[in-house]
Amino acid sequence: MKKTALITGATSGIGEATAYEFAKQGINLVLCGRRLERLNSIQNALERLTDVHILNFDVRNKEETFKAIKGLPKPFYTIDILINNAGNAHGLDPIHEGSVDDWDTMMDINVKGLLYVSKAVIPQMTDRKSGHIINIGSSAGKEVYPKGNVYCASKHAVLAITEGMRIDLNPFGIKVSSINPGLVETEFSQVRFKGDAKANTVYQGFKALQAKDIAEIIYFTVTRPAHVNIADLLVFPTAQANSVTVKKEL
Ligand code: NDP
Ligand code: 8X3
Repeated sequence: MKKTALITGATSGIGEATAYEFAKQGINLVLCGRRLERLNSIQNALERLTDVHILNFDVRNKEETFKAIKGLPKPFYTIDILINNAGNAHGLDPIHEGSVDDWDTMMDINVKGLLYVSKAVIPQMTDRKSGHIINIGSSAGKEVYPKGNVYCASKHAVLAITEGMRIDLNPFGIKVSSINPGLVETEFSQVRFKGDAKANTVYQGFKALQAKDIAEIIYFTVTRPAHVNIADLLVFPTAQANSVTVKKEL
């Protein structure tokens, strides 16, 4: 029986790469994001490999999120794997100079959005007593770095929520995992720096992780035997030792 995965933030970076990896392996897909054109073109590319349904909503909008997921057509309704990936950093500023709007955006997407999507999916998993939830945290969820303040707080919250889910969903046999990457070369820095040229320097001088690296780890995580759960995984590029120590070639 083919499994179905719902991936948030499937329009770029880690989420898009995971959609490609899962499609290659014949997992049916529910792909979510705000950029409809990208969802359409990814669906067109992947439909040769597997069944794909797209959902176009903003995870900050509680009503839209519940309506979209609860309204899934029957062939896609049963979600075996939930990848809570949608998220971004907005700004990189010391706490006394940070933008309140950026703070709201990060907490609303990275924390509250993840909770809304989870709330829409988990009841069908508890009813069936099966499922696997993967929350994409970050090394920023384990270690705070200068000017990272609220983004790091949002990812610390993702880790706490992951641990809470694992405890509360334990009686139902549902697996809950967090995958925590260091620097991955995606659109992440373009979003963080709002199109500023600073974004182009973040991954210069060393080989950063690529979205495909994380997608392969996610696929490995969801294909372990029933008795094995990768609870918490931290992955850095080899050049990175922690949030502030990166070996750059000059
Ligand atoms: P990208 O910017 O490439 O992807 C972010 C994805 O999130 C997009 O598909 C975007 O889709 C979606 N998204 C953002 N805001 C919303 C929203 N309000 N509603 C719905 N979807 C939204 O970055 P990454 O792939 O790097 O990021 C994916 C996850 O990985 C994030 O949670 C990030 O924090 C985490 N991460 C990233 C690291 C990195 O170095 N890149 C390292 C560690 C963790 P759309 O705009 O179409 O809605
Ligand atoms: C993304 C990694 O170090 O840019 O979560 O915050 S970092």
